[in-house]
Amino acid sequence: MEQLLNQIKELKEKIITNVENDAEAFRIKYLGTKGFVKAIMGEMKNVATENKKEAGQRLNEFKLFVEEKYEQLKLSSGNNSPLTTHHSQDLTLPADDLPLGSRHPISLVKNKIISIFQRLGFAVAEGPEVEDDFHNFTALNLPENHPARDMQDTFYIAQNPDWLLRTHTSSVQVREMQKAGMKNGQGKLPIRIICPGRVYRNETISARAHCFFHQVEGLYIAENVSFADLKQTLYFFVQEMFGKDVKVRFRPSYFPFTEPSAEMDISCLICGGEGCSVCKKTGWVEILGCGMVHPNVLDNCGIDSNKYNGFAFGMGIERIAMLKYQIKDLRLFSENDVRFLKQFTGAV
Ligand code: 2NL
Repeated sequence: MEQLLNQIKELKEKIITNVENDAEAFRIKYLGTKGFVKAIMGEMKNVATENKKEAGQRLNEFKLFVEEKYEQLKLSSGNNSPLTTHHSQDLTLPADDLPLGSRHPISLVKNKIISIFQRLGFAVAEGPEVEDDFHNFTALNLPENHPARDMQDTFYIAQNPDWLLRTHTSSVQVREMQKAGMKNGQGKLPIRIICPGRVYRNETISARAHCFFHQVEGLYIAENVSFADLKQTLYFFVQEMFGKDVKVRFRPSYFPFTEPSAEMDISCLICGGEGCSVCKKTGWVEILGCGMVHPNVLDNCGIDSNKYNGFAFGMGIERIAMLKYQIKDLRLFSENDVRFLKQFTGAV
């Protein structure tokens, strides 16, 4: 009797301090046909008759204890079937927080630009980043020896000298004009599109230049489009983008694909026109280039330049984002440092 009770006591201590978490191994060891519980039961025959009642009770208690331990192990060990575990998890509890990402500032600004122009009736058009010489240059009135075609600025594709990485999204607009201008296709006019996308220039990387950046170009082709239409469209855009207090000015400029051409400045957002480092003490910052589409460009794309005309503009998304958020270094946009990116959570 004494021996049997000691055995039970020892096993109980062993189970309490048990680190084994394999429920099946535990079952075999204690409750199996060759397990400890069976073995102790076998020893009952050696217990004196007057002690049998008490020993039986202790053994039963022990058996219940082992069975309970086995049930606990089954629930926590994970290698049991889902049918036996689904009660162990409260599915109504709220889930753990997941770390939430944030949109890239370029995407935020791009989406904002798109939504502003969509309200004016502009549709979004997209096209290939690997272009041919015609869509990137020739159609846009860039003569064969124009410096913008220079190897220094353009990434050419090694296999084919006619292929290149687009240097502006104007190539998308050329494709759209070709579609609308196809024989008997003039019914697709007017065109009112904006073309957002990545463009490539072979430049030395610095705080102010990168070998790729993002652009939004706009194109409106109809009958009797005026420079006043262009000015008002862009004025609406900057007011929506930077606030109603912003002032604008247009400076004459030159682009091969527009005539006349202009650059648009806005009053400096940092100093409000007083003069600071961002506006280089002029009170104005340049934000985009624009002009009336050159008649040669329309003709190159199959649109009758005697009947139709229009305006176009192009802006760098990085530049707009830098002005809006006072970002000093262009490289931050492509490094993808989360400490930079997470600052734009909920911006725009
Ligand atoms: C800039 C200047 C500009 C255009 C882009 C354009 C497109 C077609 C025809 C005529 Cl299909 N023009 N685009 C016109 C003027 C300026 O971009 O500084 N962009 C960052």
